[in-house]
Amino acid sequence: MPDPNEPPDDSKLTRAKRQWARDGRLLTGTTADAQADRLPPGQRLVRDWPVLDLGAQPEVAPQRFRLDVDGAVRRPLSFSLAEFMALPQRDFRSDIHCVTQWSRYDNTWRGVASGTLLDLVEPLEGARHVVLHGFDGYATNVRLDQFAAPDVLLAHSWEGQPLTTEHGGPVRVVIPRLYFWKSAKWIRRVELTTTDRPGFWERNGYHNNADPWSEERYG
Ligand SMILES: Nc1nc2c(c(=O)[nH]1)N[C@H]1C(S)=C(S)[C@@H](COP(=O)(O)O)O[C@H]1N2
Ligand SMILES: [Mo]
Repeated sequence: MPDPNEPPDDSKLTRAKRQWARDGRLLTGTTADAQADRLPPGQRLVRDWPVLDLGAQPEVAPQRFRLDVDGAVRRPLSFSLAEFMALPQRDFRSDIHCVTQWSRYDNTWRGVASGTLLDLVEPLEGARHVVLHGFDGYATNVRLDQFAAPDVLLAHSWEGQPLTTEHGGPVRVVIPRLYFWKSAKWIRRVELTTTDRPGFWERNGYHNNADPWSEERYG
């Protein structure tokens, strides 16, 4: 028995739908396109994980590690590595997009969400920006709302293993929606500020905002 709710097979609508399916019209916006849209303009995919930094990789022994979260906050805090590891932990998978045109998909991180730290320090009304400081003297700036995004992590592990020194261990920042220079390695201090203070690369020719989807590479 044909389903009375379905148009008969030879109806005009059915024939039209078959033709659309053959033309691929119904595929618009489906998985294939989503995959293509995953690589930002001007990027190429790599399988390895390149190392990029200013050249001096600080060896941060666990007992030397310290993370300060301070500046325009009500309750500035300072964490030892043990205190940091005792905070609620999150797992995230995200893509890396580096301004030097490599992207790497599906990196699995474990660490503390930026939101967890922000809830603890209580940003002041006027807090709008964040400067991320590394143990190597590196600094980079992001807007507070970008830092507070739900996929931003202070990560201590990658693919289930502690972050290596070259990739920023013991703890690095991961901000998946911006070029990777905003993801400070060997994080030492998260400083909330009321005004924007450009970091190292931002003062040396890189874009202040770093959105890979609009190719904000150079300022
Ligand atoms: N502390 C610190 N963080 C840093 C850098 C740095 O020199 N020092 N380089 C940035 C740049 S330019 C990039 S592309 C990424 C590289 O991270 P990776 O070496 O883990 O790939 O780290 C970013 N974070
Ligand atoms: Mo970079």
